[in-house]
Amino acid sequence: MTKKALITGITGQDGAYLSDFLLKKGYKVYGAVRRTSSINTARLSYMDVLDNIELVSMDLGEITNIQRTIEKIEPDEIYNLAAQSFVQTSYEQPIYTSDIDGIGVTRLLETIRNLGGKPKFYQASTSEMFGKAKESPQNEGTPFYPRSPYGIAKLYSHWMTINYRESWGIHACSGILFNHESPLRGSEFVTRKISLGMAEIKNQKRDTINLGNLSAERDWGFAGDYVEAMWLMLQEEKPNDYVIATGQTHSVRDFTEKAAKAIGIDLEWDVNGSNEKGLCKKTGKIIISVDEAFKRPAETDHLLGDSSKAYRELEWKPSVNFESLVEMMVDHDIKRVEKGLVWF
Ligand code: NAP
Ligand code: F7E
Repeated sequence: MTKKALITGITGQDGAYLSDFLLKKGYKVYGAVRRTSSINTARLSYMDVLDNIELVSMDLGEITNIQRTIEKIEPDEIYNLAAQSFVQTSYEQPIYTSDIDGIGVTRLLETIRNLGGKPKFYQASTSEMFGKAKESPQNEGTPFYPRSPYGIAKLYSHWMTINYRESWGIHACSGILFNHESPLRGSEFVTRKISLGMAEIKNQKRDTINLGNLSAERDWGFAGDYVEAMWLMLQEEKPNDYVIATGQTHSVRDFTEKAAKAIGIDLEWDVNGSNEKGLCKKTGKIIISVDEAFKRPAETDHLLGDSSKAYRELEWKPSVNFESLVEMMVDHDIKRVEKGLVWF
């Protein structure tokens, strides 16, 4: 019989990749969307999956809507990708972020419990829960120390997922995913901000990119690889939690240098004076400048994941390395900027 999957957050980066992955596996895919005043299915169109998905209305703030929708669809698997996912915004909207990223997950779990616990459940947990990490690399046993309202809300929902598994026998898994990027990444996140900015510089549409903390280090992987890990978790006989990462870390400065190289610019860093600058070696032009507005009140300085449990138990491995990821993102943005097709 055809399996039914319900994806919340289907209009986001991971929603688009996961839809494509599950459709190719033969699933009937339902995509939960919240009401917006503008059409926001551009990523689904970009992946050419929109016509094969049934969109249903669901906001994680509205329990009645969640219950009715899940009761009607009777999905075999629920992937909860919906969230206010931008860390910077969570400092300005801590209550909304806590409600959607925290309590919203309990709304879903309660609905599953009331339905007798049938659908399997995937929760999109995050490396932001490690925050000011006590050890490096971080694995499933590393203590949590979140540094943002986003990380704290996600830690609450991470433990709720575990609690509903242990209390009510729900097949609930929590994927502790480290940063994963792609040409479908939102342009407010640093990798895409840089790849799009470099494409605009190449096309003479801008001169400079303003960034915040250049020293922050992240374990960046490719979103297309990471959605496979979500599915693999739900196929395990026993539900569990897994760290998903590449096992390599790079600074924002490293990412910027590689992205500049991809448009033919060698950067050199001017660290004299109050603000660091990234200059074009050949022309001396300022390509990168630092703007305090993009720095965070409390930073997660260093993330590096240890995915050996996922390698061992799920046989999951990433296929795209850091260099290829940067090139892929810059190449896509160059084409989009040239054609004037930047929709997200
Ligand atoms: P994203 O691109 O920001 O997508 C977030 C999705 O959530 C969008 O579809 C958004 O809908 C939806 N959403 C937001 N608020 C909602 C609400 N109140 N009710 C229903 N839907 C709502 O995020 P992503 O990068 O794909 O990440 C997917 C999930 O993984 C998120 O939960 C994120 O926190 C988590 N995560 C991401 C990463 C990463 O590096 N990408 C790493 C670890 C964990 P609209 O289109 O209407 O805004
Ligand atoms: O920041 C630094 C910033 O916003 C990465 C989300 O998907 O991954 C993501 O969260 C780093 C931070 O992602 C700018 O301070 C410097 O240290 O791209 P980001 P994030 O905060 O790591 C985790 C795993 C999630 O779960 C989240 O949902 O880059 N940085 N300059 C900057 N960041 C931004 N956004 N903009 C800058 O100009």
